[in-house]
Amino acid sequence: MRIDIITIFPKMFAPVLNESIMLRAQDKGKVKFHIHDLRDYTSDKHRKVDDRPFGGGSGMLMQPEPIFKAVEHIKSKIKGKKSKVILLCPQGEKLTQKIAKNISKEKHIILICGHYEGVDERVREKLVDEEISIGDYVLTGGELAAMVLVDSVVRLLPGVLGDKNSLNFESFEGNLLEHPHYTRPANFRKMSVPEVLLSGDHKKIEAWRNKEALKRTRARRPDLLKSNVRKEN
Ligand code: 9D3
Repeated sequence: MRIDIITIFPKMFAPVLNESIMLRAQDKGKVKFHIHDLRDYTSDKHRKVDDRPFGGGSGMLMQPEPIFKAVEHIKSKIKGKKSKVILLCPQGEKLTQKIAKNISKEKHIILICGHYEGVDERVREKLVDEEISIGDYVLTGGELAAMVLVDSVVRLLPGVLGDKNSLNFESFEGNLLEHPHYTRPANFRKMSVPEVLLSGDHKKIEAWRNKEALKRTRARRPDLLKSNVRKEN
């Protein structure tokens, strides 16, 4: 998968994308990132990417020209492949595992990181295929949201994760929160591990885990148990 990211803060990305699983995914050739500084696609000497809204009002908007130029430049480099253009913005559809899974099937995505009060509407109309938000809270821009989306998508690409914490496992677990986990030592500062987990009785252990998962889900995320709003993944 090829991922192009258009941003006014290109330096934000390397520290996140060049660690851990994202680094391994690149080293294995499963994903290639191309980070583009939006200001490189401006034509004026001030490298201006924003301007005031027609009709008045506070705040600035991202102008269409640099964004169109950046997307057109990227598309000209990858003739043949279909590209999905995604705008990260507060008005987008809220990111879910199902959306991450669908995006992971694409060959090429272009992410536009929103900023200021938003983007000129013509970017949405002509350039953007999907708008995504990562949740109902206010960020200062689309960059962190783009990184969250990338992380959720890249780990789903075939061969990125080992078999150990494999993905099949997730798909039939996804409707409950996880049960409590314990590791060594069995006694830590006078806190002991539930006896059943040390019993070696795998039937009993599974029953305990199911019961605890249900208990925790009921307490913290009762919405996940309502069958009419089953979270698809
Ligand atoms: C005052 C109106 N705000 C809209 C809710 C303006 C506004 C706030 C924050 C406009 C842009 C932003 C910057 N945020 C993003 O670009 C963004 C975002 C977010 O703030 N929350 C969750 N997901 C995302 S994806 C992009």
